[in-house]
Amino acid sequence: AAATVEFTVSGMTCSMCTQAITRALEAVQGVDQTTVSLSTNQAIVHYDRSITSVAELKEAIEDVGYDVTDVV
Ligand code: 9UX
Repeated sequence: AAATVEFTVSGMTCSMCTQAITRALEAVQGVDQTTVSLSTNQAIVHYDRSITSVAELKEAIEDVGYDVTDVV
């Protein structure tokens, strides 16, 4: 089932940070589309909740070195 989650990410300071997070999220099985914004510190992820989960997506962001401070 299609779902969307919005993370607030701290520690992004340049456009390569957003690219690293985008790549990490898109490598997760079940992720359809992501929008990572440096100016708003948001990562919006469209995913299939029968394949992956918010916890797994959060972990993918943390694994590349950024902190998730909020989940909407
Ligand atoms: Mo450049 Mo963004 O080191 O972390 S990729 S600031």
